[in-house]
Amino acid sequence: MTRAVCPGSFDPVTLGHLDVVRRAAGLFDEVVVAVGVNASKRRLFSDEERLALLEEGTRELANVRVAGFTGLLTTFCAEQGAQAVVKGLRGPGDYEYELPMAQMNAHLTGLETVFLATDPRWSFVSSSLVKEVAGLGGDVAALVPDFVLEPLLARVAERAG
Ligand code: COD
Repeated sequence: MTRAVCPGSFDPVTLGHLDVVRRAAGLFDEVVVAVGVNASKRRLFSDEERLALLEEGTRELANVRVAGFTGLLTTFCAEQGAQAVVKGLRGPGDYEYELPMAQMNAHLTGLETVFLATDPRWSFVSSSLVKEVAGLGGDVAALVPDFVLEPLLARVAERAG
């Protein structure tokens, strides 16, 4: 049985994230989407909201489940019995950010990291840019799942008001 973890903040989940999760689900027997929860960190969506949106986005993937995690990713992966972490790579910036984390995780417990090259449709998509553009009135409808769009627009409007 192969099991992988797809970790992230997912604030909010985008079509780029879901593409990586779907492709990981095709490579591993089981995938756990690990939503970083941290009560002290200011996010647009709460821990519960981000978990619920991920549940919705992965509903049709039978071998995927969603869980919150705190603390070290290596500890969470050991608890889950996962052999690998799957991350998306959008470009050199992601590579520079992700490589030392992958090497640190390998150093800590031998945890492997599998990098999936982003689908070019989503290579410019990040949660931060989506939030910024939505907050300034730009159209992000093609970049997030339908069930994210409405709460996203409502939340950025609340924050602006
Ligand atoms: N296309 C493809 N992949 C994408 C896209 C896209 N459009 N957008 C995002 N991704 C990928 C990212 O590259 C990343 O791999 C993943 O999706 C999650 O992205 P985010 O932005 O939601 O999440 P991050 O980067 O904020 O999450 C960071 C973690 C929570 C995973 C990280 O901080 C962590 O592991 N924390 C635990 C503490 C720990 O163990 N620290 C020591 C690390 S060595």
